[in-house]
Amino acid sequence: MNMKNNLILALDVGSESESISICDSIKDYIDTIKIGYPLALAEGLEIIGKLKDKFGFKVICDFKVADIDATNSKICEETFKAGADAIICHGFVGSDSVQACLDVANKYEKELFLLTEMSHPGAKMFLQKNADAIAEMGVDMGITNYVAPATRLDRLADIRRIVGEDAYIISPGVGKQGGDGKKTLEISNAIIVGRSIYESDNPKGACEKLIESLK
Ligand code: NUP
Repeated sequence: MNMKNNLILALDVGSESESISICDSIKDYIDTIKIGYPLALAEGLEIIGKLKDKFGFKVICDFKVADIDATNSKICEETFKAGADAIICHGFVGSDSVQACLDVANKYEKELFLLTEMSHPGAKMFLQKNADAIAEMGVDMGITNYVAPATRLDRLADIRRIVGEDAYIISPGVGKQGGDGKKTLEISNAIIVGRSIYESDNPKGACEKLIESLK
């Protein structure tokens, strides 16, 4: 999965109209958006198809799937049926749960991203201790797409070493969470940016500035 400008917009807004207005202003710079619970809960899964049809975007659903295998399968089925190009799942639930997501992604010929360590401070409490093992599990399972933090470049580098140069890593945490986009892209394949674009008075200008800072 390749993304224009190695940039993914995290579209965590609360309404269809807001999402369309943001997408309209950034569509020349971004071709991949990440939709999470905020927008999906507000507008339903139909929002995936609407944004794909209107803008031709690729859509990654950030549902951090983290249930037992049977339930994970159902969540992934609904998400891919609604048109998602990729889904993000948690790894801490273990390989049976992750395999269920992988099986459905493969059935639809779509992508699965495995979340290793999260970007926020709280990730240090529990998740960080197991993040290397989660990444190792992903490699053993043949997973090629990962989510790893832009906020801790040392940890991002550790995860890159584990998953290998050929794996595709996308990284949230640039901007509002303090991560540096350019430095992150020395390790990651793409960055995920939300608030510093969609909360800006001028999302298009924010996008241009960000892309300029990545050069
Ligand atoms: O570890 C993670 N950190 C993170 O921020 C995993 C994520 N999926 N995210 C998501 O990335 C978060 O839910 C939000 O959608 C986006 C970052 O947005 P922002 O901090 O740039 O606004």
